[in-house]
Amino acid sequence: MKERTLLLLKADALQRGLIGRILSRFEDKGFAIVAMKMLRMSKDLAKEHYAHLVTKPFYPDLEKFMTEYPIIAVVIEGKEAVEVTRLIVGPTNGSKAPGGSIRGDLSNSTSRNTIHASDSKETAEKEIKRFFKHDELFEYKMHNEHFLKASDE
Ligand code: IDP
Ligand code: MG
Repeated sequence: MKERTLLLLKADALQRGLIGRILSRFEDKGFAIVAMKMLRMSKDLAKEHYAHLVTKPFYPDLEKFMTEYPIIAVVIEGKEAVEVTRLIVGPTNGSKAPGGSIRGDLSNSTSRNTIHASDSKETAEKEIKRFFKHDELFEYKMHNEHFLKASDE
């Protein structure tokens, strides 16, 4: 079942120069990038995106972290994208996340955990609309031989 899901490459990933390596993991797994942009989240957008956390004591720090620096929003598409992406990303706390997952390999923190991924199909639909307009999402032909060849020969 082909699905789409939203990733946010957080400020720590950008500052530490991890974007290429993080995106490679999704490309390696066979997902297609169908939308991507750099942006700075507004406080209102952060409150909407993290509505389930606004009452938590750590929310002010989370809002600061997510709004103070640019992030990269990405939509990827592929088989069971939502579930498989959560497995590739790993659990919230990087310190406890298993090796092999992005957070397990790249983060030792609960807050600065490099990446967000939508947690259900319903959330993914809402979150994609939150960050991208319809015409910013692209359909393009995969497995086009012309593009798959690295060389002209
Ligand atoms: P998720 O990112 O694994 O889906 P959520 O519970 O939705 O986890 O939390 C969203 C984000 O809020 C986390 O990725 C992390 O950056 C931050 N966060 C969650 N729980 C804590 C905490 O206990 N302390 C500090 N930051 C937290
Ligand atoms: Mg979440």
